[in-house]
This record gives sequence, C-alpha cells and structure tokens, in this order.
Amino acid sequence: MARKPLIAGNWKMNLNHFEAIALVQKLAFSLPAKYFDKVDVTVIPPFTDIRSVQTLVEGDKLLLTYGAQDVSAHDSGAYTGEISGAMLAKLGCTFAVVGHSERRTLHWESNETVLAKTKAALKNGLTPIVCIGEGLEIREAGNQVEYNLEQLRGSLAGLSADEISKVVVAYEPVWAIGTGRVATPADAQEVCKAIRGELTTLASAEVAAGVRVLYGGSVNAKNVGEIVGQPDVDGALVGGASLKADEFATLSAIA
Ligand code: G2H
Repeated sequence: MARKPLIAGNWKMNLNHFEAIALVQKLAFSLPAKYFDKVDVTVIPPFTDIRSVQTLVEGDKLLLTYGAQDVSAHDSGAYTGEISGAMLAKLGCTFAVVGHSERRTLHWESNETVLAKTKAALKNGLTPIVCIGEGLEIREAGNQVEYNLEQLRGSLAGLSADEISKVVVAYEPVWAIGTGRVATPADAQEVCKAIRGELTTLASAEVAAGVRVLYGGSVNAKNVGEIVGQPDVDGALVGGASLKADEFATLSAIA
C-alpha cells in the first residue's frame, strides 16, 4: 500500500501568537497546493497558538493541517492545566502528538499514560502521533530494536487493528533530538522496519502496510531526502528546523 509521506513540524515551546501567524503565512506562500499531492504537511504549535493557526488555515483555505503537542487522557473536569481531545477537535486539529520523549522524560509519562492519551485522541477523531525512541545507553548496547518494540507494545496495548490503522508512529532516538546528531538513514530504517513488523503482529499485515512511521531527531533540509528515502520511513517529525519557514518548506518539498 502506498503511504503518503507526512512532515510534521513540532514547534515545542516556541513562538508566540504573532510569530506563529508570521510563520504560517510564510509557509503558505512557500508551499503551493501542488506539493500537497505528494506530501502531507502539518504544524504542531503550542496550545496557545492553535487558534491563530486555525484562523489562517480556515480563512485562506490552506492545505496545511495542524495538531497539538499533547492531549489529556481525560474527557473533562477537574484537571487543572489539561487540554482535552474534544477541545482540540473543536479547534480543527488533525493530529495530537503523544509520548514525545520530552514528555516521557521531563513529565514522567509511562507507556500506560501514553496509551491512555492515544485512546483519548482516537476517541475524539484525532490522529495520534505516537512517539517512541531509545536513549544513548540503549543504542550503544545495541538494544535499540528490542527497546523500541517494547515501548510500541506498551503504548498501543489492547488497541484494535482498526484503531492501530489510525495512528502514526514516530521513531525519535533520544540521542538525536535537538543535538544535531542525526541517525544514519540505515539506523532509521532498521528501527522503522522493525516497528512495521511489530504492527503486523499487533494488528495485521494490511494495517502495518498502511501505517505511517516517521523518523524524528535533528532532521533538516540537508538530511531529510536520504532519511525519508528509506523504504519504511514515511516522513519526519521535525523540531528546530520547523521554526524556519524557508527550511521547513524546503524539506517538505523534498520529502
Ligand atoms: C525531536 C524533534 C522533533 P529536533 O524532538 O520532535 O526535534 O528536530 O529539534 O531534534
């Protein structure tokens, strides 16, 4: 099954309302509609910028989509600081990132939490971008495949094949995030291929063939071509380079 590449720009905790508008306007100018025939491009702003992005995307009928960097596992109620899947869906979000390593590490999110958030996203019609990835010690010990598959199984535990068919998986080795040290295309392919194999076991070969598996970690306009050229890498989750309109547009066009 042909998988359309997805380039997702994770802005992390950057850009205020005005900067968000300026970036999306530049992207709209640099990414003409024809690009969207071959690649899906999405931006993942902080919660506070989502409404600004929505206004531009809907007002100018842009083909760019957008999503959130996290979603609450809860539906509503006394959860101070949380944002629900229903709220994000109401703002027109397509995606919700779950289990980014910065949430797993800095906010102690377990696979169980990631699974609950994945379910909350699916329940509200959002596509979860489920992130997994090994630290440097695991990589140096050569245990990266086993470690990532364990995280994958934990983060998708008990989901039906139909639910799994609706997720995007992002492989982001922690040692490559924001460090400028990108995985080699072969490193990315090794783990992304193993992820697809595991999806066959968790769901079916048909589902596994359709799920998009992204690579993330220091992706830029120079290295994106080789990485997404790998047979099991279907796009990229881009951090730092997604804050620069020219570079993000260029790398989206290459993907
Ligand atoms: C990994 C990635 C975006 P960067 O976190 O999710 O960030 O491209 O800055 O390494």
